[in-house]
Amino acid sequence: MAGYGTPSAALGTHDAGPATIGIAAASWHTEIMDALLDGARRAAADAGCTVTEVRVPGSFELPVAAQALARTCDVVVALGVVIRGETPHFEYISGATTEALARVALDESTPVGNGVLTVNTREQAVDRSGVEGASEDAGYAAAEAAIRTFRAL
Ligand code: DLZ
Repeated sequence: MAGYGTPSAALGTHDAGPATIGIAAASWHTEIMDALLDGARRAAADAGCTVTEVRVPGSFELPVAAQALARTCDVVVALGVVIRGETPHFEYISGATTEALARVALDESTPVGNGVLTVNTREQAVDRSGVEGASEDAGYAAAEAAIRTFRAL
């Protein structure tokens, strides 16, 4: 479902895959978050990873949680939902969160999957959340991306 295809090459030190995954999850938009969490947990189970979960208030708090998880886990995935129509300062929250998650990955040399939905409407968020009938399973895809990146490095 994620659609990343088959990686063509790996640097080769992590062929066995990650043993541990940290899931950082925001709390806004609970039902959509539950679906994203379900997807990330399924990806972790498919990869045989032990899971540590941290719940934070909002997406803006995800990077510091991701950083803490990156210090104890092989890979991290951050999950959140930011909806433009329901979020004043949408650009600030989504931009700051995305940039900080990228910084955590580089600073900690740890793959961080970006499962933060930044969408215009609630319907778009649901359609990416992995619920039955959705066109995307963003929680699964973000966790899978981090796991695949770990294997590639
Ligand atoms: C304040 C806020 C707003 C308006 N909207 C969202 C949202 O749609 N999704 C989300 O994850 N968090 C939101 N937040 C909370 C911020 O991420 C953050 O928790 C607060 O600004 C406190 O730092």
